[in-house]
Amino acid sequence: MQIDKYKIDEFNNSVLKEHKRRFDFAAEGVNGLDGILKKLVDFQIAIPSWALGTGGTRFGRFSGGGEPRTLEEKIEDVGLLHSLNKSGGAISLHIPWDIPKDAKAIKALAAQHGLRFDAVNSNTFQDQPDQKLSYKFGSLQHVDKATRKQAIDHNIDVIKHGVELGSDSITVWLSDGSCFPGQLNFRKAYQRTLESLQEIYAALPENWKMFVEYKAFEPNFYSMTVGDWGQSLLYAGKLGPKAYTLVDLGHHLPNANIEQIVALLLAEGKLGGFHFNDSKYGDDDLTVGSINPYQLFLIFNELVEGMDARGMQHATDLGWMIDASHNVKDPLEDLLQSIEAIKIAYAQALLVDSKALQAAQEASDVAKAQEILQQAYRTDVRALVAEARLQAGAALQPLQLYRQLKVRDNLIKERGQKTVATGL
Ligand SMILES: [Mn+2]
Repeated sequence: MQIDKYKIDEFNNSVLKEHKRRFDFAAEGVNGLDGILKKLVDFQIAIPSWALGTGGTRFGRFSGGGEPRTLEEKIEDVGLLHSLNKSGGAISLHIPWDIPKDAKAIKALAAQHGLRFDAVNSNTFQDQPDQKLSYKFGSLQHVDKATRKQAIDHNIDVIKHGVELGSDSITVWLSDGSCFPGQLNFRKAYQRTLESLQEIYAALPENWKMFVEYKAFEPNFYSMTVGDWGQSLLYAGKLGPKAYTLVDLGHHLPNANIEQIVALLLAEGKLGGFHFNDSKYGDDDLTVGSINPYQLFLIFNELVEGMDARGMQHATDLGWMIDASHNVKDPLEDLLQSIEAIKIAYAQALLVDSKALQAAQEASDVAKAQEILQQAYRTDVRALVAEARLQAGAALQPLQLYRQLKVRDNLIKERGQKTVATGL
């Protein structure tokens, strides 16, 4: 299914008057309005190929129907999403769940939908049916050299697939670690992982980046070999200038000050990218902005401040991706909500009076500094985000239009009720 542009225009015309009223109100008094709108238009968030099907837990999975059955259908879904909001202009592939049979044709199909390929993702956290050696006790850290070699070769293979698609980065997330005290020699596990990563790093093409993603726990529950930003930064620092730390919001212990982590990684020139989601307890799969939108804003405030301080391009100099799982929602609706939440937090961060904030900080005026941040956070920027969409040729209200056009019903008609997307 594809959404014709005239349907988007028709919808926009039907809600335009109300939008104009809201936008005029929101835009009043905003300094540098055109620049902010341009930044919002340019800011694209990659959609992972595993986020288009219903997620599950180890207890069960409840499919919503019409899930993409092939890589082509996954690209079609991201294309649908992108036509609605013009903000999801990239797809991030997971290998081996989404190995393109014909890379050239897949690349052409993506281009038809206005999509490029974001970071490719390797998988050594589960065993594949045809796999010789098991990752039950880790991959890049494994005590057995042949198992490590198999995992290294897989990552190098992922890079090759990425090169064919025009991707320019690989995200390595390892589930390596241990479940019980005594299981692992931490020092040896670290050293083996580092040496394995070095071999993968050596296979990176010139213009490529490697993102080392960390996670505090799960599936290993006693230790993770890349468990926090300190460990990731250690690896990235030793690997070299093409290696960066990747921050996934849900991969921290509860109450971690993620905004401070982001600020320091940026200052060190070692922040590579971002995975968006939200969590209430220790999870990493809830819709970004659904639990703690203030934290998301504070993170974006550090991102904007830090990137501006280093003269970086917001839209292109870091990798931006959603990484969540949708157990009870229509995945496409959830992704539309996710992108909206990200854009709102970004817009609010762009509204922060940074000069006044710095002056308040330098004067140790604590109350004033808090007021300045909260002034931006409490501004209703939804009409600004909608205006950016309108200017980009997208729908003023993507989710409403998605429902009005009965997209999911159409996908179920096309693909069937009982389809299952590869992946989660
Ligand atoms: Mn992630």
